[in-house]
Amino acid sequence: MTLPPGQRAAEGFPRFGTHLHHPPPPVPADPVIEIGGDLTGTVTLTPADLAKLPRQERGADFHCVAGWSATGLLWEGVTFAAVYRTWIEPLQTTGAPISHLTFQGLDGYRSTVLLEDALADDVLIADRLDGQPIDADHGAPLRLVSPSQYGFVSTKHLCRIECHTSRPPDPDRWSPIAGHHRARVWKEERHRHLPGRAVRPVYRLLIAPIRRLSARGSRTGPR
Ligand SMILES: Nc1nc2c(c(=O)[nH]1)N[C@H]1C(S)=C(S)[C@@H](COP(=O)(O)O)O[C@H]1N2
Ligand SMILES: [Mo]
Repeated sequence: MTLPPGQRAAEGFPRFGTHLHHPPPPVPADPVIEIGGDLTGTVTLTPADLAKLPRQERGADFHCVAGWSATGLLWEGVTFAAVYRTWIEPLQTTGAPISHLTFQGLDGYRSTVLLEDALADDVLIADRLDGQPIDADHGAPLRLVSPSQYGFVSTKHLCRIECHTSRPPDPDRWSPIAGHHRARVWKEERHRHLPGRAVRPVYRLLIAPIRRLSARGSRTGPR
């Protein structure tokens, strides 16, 4: 097994994120995804709407920017690209095209992604993980999954998608660990301004609570 540069395999799939001091948000009785922003209208998607799209499975590893990877996960859901083509593209204005999307979770978490990256074939709005409905720890009821990008892109508890015709202001502009705008794991795009390799030791401090990182990932290169 080869992991991307600077990653180490975690045992299992830990719950992680900026929200760890809170329990996961309760799952709404009738979950929806609201879509809005620089469009000619808004849409509210229900699970029944998503069920009209072809169901997809994607096997993938999951890579947190802090350096742990969960390996061999199986996600099920619909591609974000299918959602985009079915419900968002028809609402494009005649002005500037959509360039960025902000995904928001029920806990208030947000991630902003280039449209081009969100349309990749491995990007799902997932409702199942390893043959079970996604549990609260991993983003119930629905989560974005973009396995080729660091985990911070993969917003859990997805409830809103905001469409933009230019990059919206970064809420984490002044954060010392501001995430890279593209966050492609094989290019080690960890930090917005610093080389990925340089920030490895700093990010690793964040994963001290995650024990039992195996050394398997170190095979891909020196640490
Ligand atoms: N809603 C929400 N989504 C989130 C986060 C979060 O705090 N809230 N953390 C992100 C980060 S940094 C990572 S690594 C992954 C962790 O996913 P997991 O808890 O399923 O391992 O979720 C991402 N998506
Ligand atoms: Mo992360």
